[in-house]
Amino acid sequence: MLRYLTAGESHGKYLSGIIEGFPAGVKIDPAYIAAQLKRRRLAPGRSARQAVETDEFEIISGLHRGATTGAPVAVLLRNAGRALPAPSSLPRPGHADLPGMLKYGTPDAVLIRERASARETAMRVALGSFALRLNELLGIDINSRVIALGSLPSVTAASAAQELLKARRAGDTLGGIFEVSAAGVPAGLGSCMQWDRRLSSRLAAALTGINGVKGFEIGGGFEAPLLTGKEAAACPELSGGLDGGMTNGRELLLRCAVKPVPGLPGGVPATDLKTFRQKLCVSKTSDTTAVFAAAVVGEHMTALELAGALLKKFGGDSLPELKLRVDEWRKKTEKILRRL
Ligand code: EPS
Repeated sequence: MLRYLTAGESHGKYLSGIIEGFPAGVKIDPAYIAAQLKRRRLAPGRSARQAVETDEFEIISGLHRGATTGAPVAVLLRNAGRALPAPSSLPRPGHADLPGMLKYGTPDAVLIRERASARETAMRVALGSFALRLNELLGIDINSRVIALGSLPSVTAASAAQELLKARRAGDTLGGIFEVSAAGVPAGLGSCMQWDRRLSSRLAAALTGINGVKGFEIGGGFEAPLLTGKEAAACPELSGGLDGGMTNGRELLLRCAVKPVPGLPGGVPATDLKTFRQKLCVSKTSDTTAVFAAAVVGEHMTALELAGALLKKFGGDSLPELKLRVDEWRKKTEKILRRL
């Protein structure tokens, strides 16, 4: 079983993470992990905080001479922007602050937002890099792209830059939709035998667990219901690569809707829990949009879930062992799938 956990606050000294159950013999260059972190950190729409962060990290166990050993992999990632904000009794609307303060019985919103901040997704990417690399070595190609941003009907680098500039100048923020695809996924990952063993359930949890994600779709999820059964039958790609909670040999296609960042530089009205007076809650550190960074996180969360599903189906304590079994399975299943 593949497990992973993160710890750390947005302005603590470090983020830390452990991935356990990861096979031995996976060659991974720290430069590969650094490149993944950079993709997330420097995604379009980020706040000034990202100019401060360097995402300097150290792998403190589980790696020997550039390859995993089968031992738990532990990673430390330094926070450069480390001035803990002053305590605040003003929960920011649309954030974790209010429910977190009620739940954990604290009058200080900072204690909640420090952990709820999307800063933590940097560690998910660091751990996810191991899974992404494993998928790559097994011939599974995971990618992402942003397909909607604010009111843009289609997104190019140039149109996104312009839309973001417009929003920033207006003191506003934007939401969007990202898509994650995975090609080369063997058929039969996940299971139809129990709801929580469905890979669709696992992926939904992993992707809606990304900060700001409010909608999730598999393949033609929200489009297929508008078709008739006959029309849908003519479009097998609407499955998004999953049927009955199992991969069906087609490309995996997942989409997530990310809400506009709720913190606004011009402020939003909020209620102070000490005085119950209304105040303007001004956000200086918010991103203009989180959707581009979330797309990178989405790839890594997908990679972690696929790695877990591969290890569950095929087992194996080292990459060569796992690869032998996956190759054998592909030979067997692809012979059938090709004839359909
Ligand atoms: C975030 C708010 C800002 C962002 C942060 C996400 O951080 P904070 O208010 O904790 O300084 O800069 O993103 C990152 C630091 C990051 O590395 O992604 C939020 O509220 O989610």
